[in-house]
Amino acid sequence: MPEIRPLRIGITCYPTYGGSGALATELGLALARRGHEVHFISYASPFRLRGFAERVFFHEVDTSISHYPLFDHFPYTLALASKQYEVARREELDILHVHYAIPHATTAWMAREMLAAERRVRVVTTLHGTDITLVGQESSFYQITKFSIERSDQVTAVSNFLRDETYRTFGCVSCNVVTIPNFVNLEEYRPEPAARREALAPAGHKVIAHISNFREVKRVRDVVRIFARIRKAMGATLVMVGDGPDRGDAEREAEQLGVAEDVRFLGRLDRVATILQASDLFLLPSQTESFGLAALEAMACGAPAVASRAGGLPEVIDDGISGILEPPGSVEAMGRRSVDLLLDPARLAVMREAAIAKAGTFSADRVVPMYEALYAEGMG
Ligand code: GMT
Repeated sequence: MPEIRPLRIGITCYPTYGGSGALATELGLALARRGHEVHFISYASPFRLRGFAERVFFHEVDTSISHYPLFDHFPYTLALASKQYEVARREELDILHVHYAIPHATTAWMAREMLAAERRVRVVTTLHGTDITLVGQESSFYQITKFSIERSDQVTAVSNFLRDETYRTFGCVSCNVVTIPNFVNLEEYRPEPAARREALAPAGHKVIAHISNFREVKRVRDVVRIFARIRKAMGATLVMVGDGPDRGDAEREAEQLGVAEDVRFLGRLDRVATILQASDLFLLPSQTESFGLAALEAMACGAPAVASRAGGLPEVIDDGISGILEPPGSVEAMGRRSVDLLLDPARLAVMREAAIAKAGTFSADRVVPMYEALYAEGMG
């Protein structure tokens, strides 16, 4: 393995709630703990970046001119490229590591070109999901996404599924897409025997959790439908964390199915470990997931996931061992298997241990060095 010297790394991600921003921030924090200097560049401080951390800096993209009358749509992409260039130049960055291709791989390419006459900054792009499987395939984005991936110095995907999808969709003959799986910080996401379940649910209730950005792809109405089957069989509370376009649909579904009293919509939360530690099961019946970081964090806390057999989820969950997988939309099967599991404490305990063990294979300690090795390989 090439020797790893402390690097100066710029990280760009979406700062709002979502797996790609969560992963990018956890990566930056882990890299800083390992001696690298990390500069986050985005329009807001990433939601998991709270408080001071040694060797970590945040650079805000200036959007103050966004109300200029000529701008029906503020050209954020240009402001971001400009900031990436400025930070790379002033802080002498070795690497711009961007998460989610659109538009970050493009702006990083622009910044690299702007700096080219003076010095070289390497662009590493991590593909996360819908940048490849959905948005990147829209005709308005297809060519620029393909171009930007091909121009990146190194490209990673968070699962083998996503790597293969990238080749299938974009060709990208000249690039070598390397799988580096998502990881979980086991110091924060760990089982907690003294978890405060009573704060979430009445005594004797099973606690079922779901965390997402409530977009169509998450199938949040299915979450409620699966829960309704569980609720019919036993006392249970569904804890819904997050917000997004389909939250209203999920709330209506809960009313219609007569379970609204046992469904708690908590909205967006910065820290979710305490909820996962108090949960018996995690539901993620998405249409697709390139990885399913939320399921991994749940597993690390001891809550097995009932999820879709789709995308990269089978790389994270072994059906019947560390969780349950059924095809997307199989509400009946997901509900039935959840009930069977919850009614069998011995089997639930075995699956819980298997989920914790599987999550351990995606620990930050194992995965972050893969990024360091990639950086070192690129630096030559
Ligand atoms: O690609 C997206 O839909 C957004 C992205 C996010 O920022 O939440 O989610 C994707 O990236 C996560 C982190 O790598 C993965 O865990 C999610 O599975 C993935 N979402 C989808 O593929 C739908």
